[in-house]
Amino acid sequence: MTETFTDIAAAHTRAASGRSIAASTRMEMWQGLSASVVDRIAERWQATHEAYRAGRRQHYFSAEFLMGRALLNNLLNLGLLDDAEAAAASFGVELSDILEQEPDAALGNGGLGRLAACFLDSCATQDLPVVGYGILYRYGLFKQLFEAGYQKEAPDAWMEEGYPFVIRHEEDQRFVTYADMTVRAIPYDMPITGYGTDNVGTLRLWRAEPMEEFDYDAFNSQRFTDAIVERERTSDISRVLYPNDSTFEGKVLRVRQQYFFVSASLQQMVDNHIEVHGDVTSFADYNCIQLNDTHPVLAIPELMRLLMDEHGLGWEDAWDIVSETFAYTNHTVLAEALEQWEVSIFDRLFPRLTEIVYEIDRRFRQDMSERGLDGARIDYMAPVSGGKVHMAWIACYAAFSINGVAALHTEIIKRETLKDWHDVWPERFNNKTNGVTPRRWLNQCNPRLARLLTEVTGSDDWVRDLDVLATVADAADDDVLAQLMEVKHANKVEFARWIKDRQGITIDPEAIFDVQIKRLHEYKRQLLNIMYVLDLYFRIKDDPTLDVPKRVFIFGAKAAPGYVRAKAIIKLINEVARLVNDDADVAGRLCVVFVENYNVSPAEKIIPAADVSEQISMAGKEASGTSNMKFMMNGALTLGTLDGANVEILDAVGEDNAYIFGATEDELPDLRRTYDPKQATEQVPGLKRVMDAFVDGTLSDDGSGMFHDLHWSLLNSNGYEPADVYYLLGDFAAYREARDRMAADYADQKSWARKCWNNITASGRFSSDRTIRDYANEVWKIAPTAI
Ligand code: CGF
Repeated sequence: MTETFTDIAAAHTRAASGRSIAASTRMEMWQGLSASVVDRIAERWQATHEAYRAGRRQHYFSAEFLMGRALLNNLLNLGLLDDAEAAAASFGVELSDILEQEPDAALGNGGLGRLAACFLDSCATQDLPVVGYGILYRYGLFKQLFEAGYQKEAPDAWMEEGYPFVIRHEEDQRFVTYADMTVRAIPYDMPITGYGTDNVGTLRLWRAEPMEEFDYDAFNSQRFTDAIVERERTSDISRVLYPNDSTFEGKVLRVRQQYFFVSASLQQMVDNHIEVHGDVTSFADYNCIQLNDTHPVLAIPELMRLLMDEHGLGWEDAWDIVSETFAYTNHTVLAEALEQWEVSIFDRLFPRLTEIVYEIDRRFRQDMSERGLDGARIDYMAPVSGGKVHMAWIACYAAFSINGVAALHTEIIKRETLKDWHDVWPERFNNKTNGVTPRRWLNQCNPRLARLLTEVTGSDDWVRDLDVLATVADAADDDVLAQLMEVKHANKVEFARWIKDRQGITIDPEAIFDVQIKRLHEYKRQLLNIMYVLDLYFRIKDDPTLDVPKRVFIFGAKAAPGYVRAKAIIKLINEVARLVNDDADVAGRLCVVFVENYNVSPAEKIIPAADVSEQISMAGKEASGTSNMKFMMNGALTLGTLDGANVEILDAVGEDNAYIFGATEDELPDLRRTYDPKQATEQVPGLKRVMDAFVDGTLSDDGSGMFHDLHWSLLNSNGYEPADVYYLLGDFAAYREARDRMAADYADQKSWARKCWNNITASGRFSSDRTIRDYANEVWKIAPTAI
């Protein structure tokens, strides 16, 4: 008799709990179901490894993979949802209760890490021979708690209770050597299933372990702490994810982490290559490495070292291989994100790499002077200058491909951020507009809409090919539009229930759900958003008869623990929430919700329920944005500036289906010349009242002065930055006009529904499948290889 999925799940659950099913916890059931999924795919996973072994392959190097939850995603990909439901029913519980046990694998900060996760999904779905490499952080991105409106951070021990989706491969360990220590790198592989395919991709995450568990001599002589010093020092390397998004932190531990995972991955890749192809000379014919930002750029000197010191190649031959292997993605124009390490840190950790980097620098300078560049320019572009190693410059020199992540962003890096390199090697530059996976961000998170789309298009082909939706762009009759609005309403009801359970807040599903969810950063302008809310609040207070539609303003954002001003903005939003939500005069009309501990799983609840997607960064600052794409796919309308991928969203949907406002990137320099934020405060009606509220006692920062600082920064220059760096007051009037107009338009539900439909059906080009096809064809040169 063949075993059913329920039999397998029951066996794994009992193995996890050591008890009967009836006595097992839901967490143990989650373990059991998850182990059953791995059991189900093991043979195909093995077959995929074998199918990819000898051909050309792509390797995605990233310090972050923001995977989120795995079980439901895998069940849907594998067509096992009904089986899992049956198993749960036989255990006497709801599958949804079991799914809620799963912790998010939050091994990333935000867009960059989530992009890497979407990419793996698209590679697996399209049978592409791609492996992701990163770090198995014991603690993912911190848990955010609100205490009296302030953000507090707590460690996220996400796999403490066991995590069946990573498999330890002791036999594949490598040693990573620093000047002061050698550590073991142990790979843990995570299966990446695709939708509608038998192929199973791999994410390989390395964990640092000591050469010896502990020092027996020290232990025997009762020096217990000494006995484990080395072990702790080693474990530090993969202990915790650095919680900064788009800022560089020059800590020794960080560069140790970076070297750790790139060295282990490269050693393994070179060994595999030699095993299959005999020697290392053809390495670049079979291997391509995408560097996800500058975090893995140490791979460039490290591959040089391996090829020369371990495999006997001369400099030229090694450099030829290196310069045909690496491709580099830039994710930001923010100068503070470009990593540059003190040479002294390199010296201390890996003197051999310092030598190699200096030789790269010497050859670079020679090459540039032969090309006729002047000394100052060469010095600026050089891999080593001013006592620092410039990671982005090394990447630009060595990589055969350099890309930005949205059309506007690529233009800006060509024109400004990386202009000097573009002048020398224009052919290396290309754009790869980001995308998001429709599996997680539509099919999985929004089953109601998924059903409607399957019904209207006649099949579920759209899950693998989102362009299919464009074929029904004109097919929405009144009935379909009515169904669409029912779907949205049901999602809003569900979200309202979720937030009530989670944070005790009651919201009205009839209101407009207006959402901004992303990392807290000044350039993203959450402050502008909350200033609008304050202004609207005062307008209603002044005139209670004012005809404004009901609104729920939803925020979700974590601030880097050391980013003081971002934390002040969190406190301010929470204070405005208190003011507005506690005021009987606006009750039922306005409500502010700050979703605590925003992460991938909350995003899956929020996005399907959103009516409005706030994408309001100062133009030129947001490289791409990816939540804008998720909202669009789920039928929320974009309210945004012409920044990042918003530009392409507008292009896809047309002006009638998005609300665009504010100064553009090319207008800003001119506007800035005459810009006076104090004057704007006086002249824009209502703005002064909002600004005053920061400092007149309307909102309390408990005497910390943090709201005064926000107020001050909007009106005064600090000497090196202008007042109101992100042009909030300059864009305020335009933002208010667009947002008011949008809210008024919501009243016409039929026309609103049509706009939503137009957004959904035009979202095909923002599928990460399209992005990955572009990388695969234009950069990686790899082909689908089905097992
Ligand atoms: O990468 C970002 C995000 N903050 O992680 N950058 N970094 N570094 C950009 O700011 C986003 O605009 C972009 O969408 C994302 C992925 O490319």
